[in-house]
Amino acid sequence: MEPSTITVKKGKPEAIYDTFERKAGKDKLTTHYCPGCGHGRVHKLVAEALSDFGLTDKTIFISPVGCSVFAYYYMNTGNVQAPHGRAPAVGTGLCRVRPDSVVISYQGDGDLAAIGTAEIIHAANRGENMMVIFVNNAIYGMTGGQMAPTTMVGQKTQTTPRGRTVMNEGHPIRMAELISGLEAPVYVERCAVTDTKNIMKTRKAIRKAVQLQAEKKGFSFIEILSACPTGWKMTPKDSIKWIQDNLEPYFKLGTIKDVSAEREPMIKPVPTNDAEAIYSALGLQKGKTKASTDRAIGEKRIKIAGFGGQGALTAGVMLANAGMNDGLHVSWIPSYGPEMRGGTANCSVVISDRRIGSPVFESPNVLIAMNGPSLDAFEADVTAGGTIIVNSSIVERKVKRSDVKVICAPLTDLAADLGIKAAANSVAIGVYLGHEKVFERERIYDVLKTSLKKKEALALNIQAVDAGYAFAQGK
Ligand SMILES: Cc1ncc(C[n+]2csc(CCOP(=O)(O)OP(=O)(O)O)c2C)c(N)n1
Ligand code: SF4
Repeated sequence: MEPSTITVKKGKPEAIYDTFERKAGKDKLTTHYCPGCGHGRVHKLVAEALSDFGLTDKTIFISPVGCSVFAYYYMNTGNVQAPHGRAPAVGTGLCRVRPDSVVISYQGDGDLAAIGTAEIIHAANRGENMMVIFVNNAIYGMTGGQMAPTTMVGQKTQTTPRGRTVMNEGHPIRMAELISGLEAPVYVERCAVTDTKNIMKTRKAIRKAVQLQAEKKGFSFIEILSACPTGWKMTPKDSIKWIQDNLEPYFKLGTIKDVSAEREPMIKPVPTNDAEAIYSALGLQKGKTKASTDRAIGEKRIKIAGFGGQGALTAGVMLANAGMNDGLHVSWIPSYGPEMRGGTANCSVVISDRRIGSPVFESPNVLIAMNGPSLDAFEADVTAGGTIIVNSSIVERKVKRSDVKVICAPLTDLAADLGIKAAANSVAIGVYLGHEKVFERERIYDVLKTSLKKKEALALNIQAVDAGYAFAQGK
């Protein structure tokens, strides 16, 4: 890892893919960036450093929301896409659970200095073991040139058509100075990808940050002044001059903070998902990890999914509440997804005789698929030996898996027979309890009694549970 031992290879760095598979049928050798855009140059410098230091395979590159949203088509590293502004939060998770990795949060000024201000400040303040490449082009490039926190006073943008004013929009934020004011960051530098001299300085800064990452010295921040000819409505050549004349006098180039020589390598403890370990670390209720019931049911991870209105989420709440009333440990977590009404909704329920480490799981041992899209979405996730309950009233296809138990139950039809089609979720619970008796049916009746005030609805839902139960018992 000593720079003197590095052999610099000629040609394309290995950390950049040979071809860019972004769009089928399109030229696979060019990026999506506009001519004269600084992003491509910065990608190349990062890739070069990773390749030269032999760190490509150890690197996780976080693409932001912004023009660099497609960086994962170019960087031949591990790649993660973060929601707008959240790259430092995603990076925090990554560098904590993968302390051996080089974590790079790559962000624009809208992403980092506007919507993501809280994330970057706190990640820097915690001294997370990551490096941040902050591409400051003084504008929101991707969305058509709106004002960013780094837009210059007087600069015309889509949202400041008469130019930014201090009175209305405040001063441009010097992020590198802001970050360097915090105690934890180890190295903060501002550079520019303008002329050859500055590109070489940027190269050096990036290499230093990569090296500090490999040495686990903590949080580094490289701000790079970069052209956005399209957003600025200038030629690439004029854009470079505009950076030199306007950005550089305000955003001074150079090292803003460097305490890397004084800092010792630092690896934060890897977090654990294990409930026992969490409880013991917190000193909470030591030894009291068992549920208050003596029944050994193990851990049931139940995914219930259906379209909006089918009551998948309510079924999960009912199961969790009933399990809790029965003295078991439970958790319930919903997932609405971005779908409109009528789209799919699902929830994850854990019912366990031990404390639950996490309410989120990847592999359910029970899937209740109330419609076709839910079966499509989750069938592959079910653990081998698990159970899939399919609403055969509306799911047309068969379950493809042969290593799980399949119960095809006409949930909607059984509910409709009772004159209450909306109670298909209660039927589903009945089928599940008929198949796997994690607790008595009466626990569900109790929950229904507290949630349904109308006598008729209560009676019908209890009948629906019973219908499902009888169906499963008859199987
Ligand atoms: C939550 C959310 N809010 C807003 C947007 C719209 N949006 C997409 S990119 C962007 C700004 C990008 O600007 P910047 O971070 O400076 O990157 P650049 O495109 O200039 O590289 C915005 C506001 C979004 N995608 N998501
Ligand atoms: S809009 Fe600006 S930042 Fe985005 S690709 Fe084009 S030049 Fe680059």
